[in-house]
Formats: sequence, C-alpha cells, structure tokens
Amino acid sequence: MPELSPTTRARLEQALRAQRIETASWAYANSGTRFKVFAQEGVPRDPYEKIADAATVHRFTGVAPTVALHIPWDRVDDYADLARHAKEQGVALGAINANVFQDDDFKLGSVTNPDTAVRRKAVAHLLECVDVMDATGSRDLKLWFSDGINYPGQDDVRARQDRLAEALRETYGRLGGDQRMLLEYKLFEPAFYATDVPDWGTAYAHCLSLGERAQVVIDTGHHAPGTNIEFIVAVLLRAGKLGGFDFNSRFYADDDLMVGAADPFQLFRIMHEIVLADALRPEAGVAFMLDQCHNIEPKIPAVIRSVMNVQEATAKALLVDRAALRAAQDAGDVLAANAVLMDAYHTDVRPVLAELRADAGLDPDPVGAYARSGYFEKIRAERVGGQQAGWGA
Ligand code: LRH
Ligand code: MN
Repeated sequence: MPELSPTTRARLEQALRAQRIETASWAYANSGTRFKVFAQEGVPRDPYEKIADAATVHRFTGVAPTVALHIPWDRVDDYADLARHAKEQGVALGAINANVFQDDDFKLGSVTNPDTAVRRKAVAHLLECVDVMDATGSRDLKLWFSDGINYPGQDDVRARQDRLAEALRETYGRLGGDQRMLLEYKLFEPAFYATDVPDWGTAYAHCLSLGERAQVVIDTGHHAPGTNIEFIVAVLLRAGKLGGFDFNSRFYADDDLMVGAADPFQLFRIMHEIVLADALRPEAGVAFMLDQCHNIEPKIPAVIRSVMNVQEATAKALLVDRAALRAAQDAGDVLAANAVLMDAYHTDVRPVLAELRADAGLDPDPVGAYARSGYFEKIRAERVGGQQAGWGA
C-alpha cells in the first residue's frame, strides 16, 4: 500500500472511526431455507441474548453500536427494560422491523389484502411497531412487505397499490419526533408473479407521496441479476431519498450471504457512490445495516467478518483520488478514469485498518480476538435448554 499522506490518513481515520454499521438481531438466531434450518450451539434463546451477541460484535469492531429488532421475533413485555439491557451491554436498539409476512391471514397479502379486516390487522401491527419505537427510542420503522401475487389475474395490481398507499399514509401519520419510515423493496419471493413493492421506483414513488420522513431502503439481494445497484444509490442520494441499506451479498437470489463475500467489487462501487455523495457520515441519515442469515457458518464471527468487509470497501472508496478522477472524466479519458477507481479498489487496505483498530484500542484482528476471547465457549455452556431463537416460521 503506497505511503498515505498525513492528510489522506487523517481523512481516512476520521471517516472510518465515524462509520456506523447496525447489526440484525435475527442474524444471531437460527436461520435457513425451506429445505432446512440447521441449529447451532450457543444460539440465543431471547432478545436479551441476541443483544449480548450484538454487543460482542461491537466490542471487537468498535463500529456496530446498534442492533435492529424484528417484531414479533424480538417481542418482550418491557421494551424499556430491553433498551436498558442494551445500554448496559454498550449498544443501543436500532431500527424496528415490522413483520406482516408470517401470519396465515396474510396469505393473499397484508396491507394490500382484498379483505378490509385483514388490512386493519396488518396496519395494527405497523402501529404497534411505532409504539415499540416510542419505548425503545428507535428512530426508524423499517417496512418490508412480502405482499404480492403468484398468478396473473389473481388480484388487481392498481387496487393493491391503493391499499398499500392508504396503509402507509395512516402509519406515516402516527410517526412522531424524528421518527422515519424506511420502505424496503424486493423483486420477488415469496411472491413469484408480482410483488407490490418490487423495485426502487415503486418504493420511491410511495415515499415521495408520503413526505420527507419516508425514505427508501436498498437491500443488496433484492434486485434482478445484473442490476446496477450503485446507480440506484446515486439516484436516491441525489433525490435525498436513500434512508437505509441492508448489506448482504448473493450469487443468485436473496441469498443473504456475508456482505462483500459474493461480489466485493460491487460493494466497493456502492461505497464509492456513498463517499462521493458524502453520505457515509451518520448525520447524512443513511442507516447502514447488515441483513444476513448465517445458515451454516458460526454467526458472531460471520457478523464480525461482514463489518470488516464493509470497512475494507469503505477504506478503498475513501482512497479514490477524486481530483485525478474528475480530471480524467472531464478530459473524457475513459481508461484513465477507470484506472483511478481500479487503483483504489486494488489497494490492500487491511494493514491501515489494522493500525486504525490498534490506535482505537481495539485488537487489529477482530475475528482472531473473538476466537481467543472464550465468548463462544461461554455462551455454548450457558445457553443449554430453552428454545433457540429463529424466524419462528
Ligand atoms: C426481506 C428482508 C427484510 C427483513 C427480512 C429479515 O427479505 O430483507 O429486510 O425483514 O429480510
Ligand atoms: Mn432486508
């Protein structure tokens, strides 16, 4: 790695120290596919234990101080007490994810269901999630709808959009303080003909008509193969409508693999657009989250590795020589412009990240430090009996 100038190093250090990556409570629980959910030793049995694992990731990475909850998977009697527990553990509760995709009544849709009573039930859950936000102090209500149809003619596409808009409007009206609504889109699955929020355009249109508190969430695994996700990032940032990012990676569909594992170059290109728009800073309002499922690999080390993958892509993006890039672009020098980006991408940033961790009082090797910590052995011994947490599907 070329010697960094003191200013470049200071800029890198400042930006990477300020980076915040939220982890997902459900990533610490058992997960799988329709074929099999493989249980693992030491898996949490309740939200308190999930938060302890999230706090462990923060302890070793220093940049994961919040954990997203999913309701009802993380439903508790006393959310204020859960928030207190999180604080004691050194983290805070993040986005509240609603779940209207596992109830039998929602087979033909939740907020888009032809049946008014079913829609009321779905909206009641969304409003319950805002109550949870009031109790946990969370800013973001994150909405992903599995709603869709499997066969042409099954339902009226426009009528479903009207129903969706009505439910979002009512929920949006319930938000208070600095609370936001983050609307996540997904091309398909579990619906296999038409999903009611399938792409960024549909999510953007709904958010635009709702108001400034409504923002779009991009999940890396929710696009058709070949989609240029960083283009969507640039366009939504330009429109001031990128509210969150669900990081993961995929080879085929919504595989929810470790971010950067399947396509580290795509992650770099995404972070390049984020850095170009100066949207890395927490104040810029983009909630960076990991939304992954560690079906076969040990979960906590996988989350730590994922945080490091985002840091590496971010560090490479921060090393792009912006002046040289601009000059080449303005000169129409296609190859030179591309070379500027590739030089940054091919830079091995692991040594400087290790140094920055050491400077921050962290072990330069978070995965190794976790393995040496004995935390896994502790939770494996403690978490015997009871019901391991999962997706409860
Ligand atoms: C849907 C999704 C959504 C979450 C769920 C766990 O595929 O990405 O963000 O609610 O995963
Ligand atoms: Mn997601």
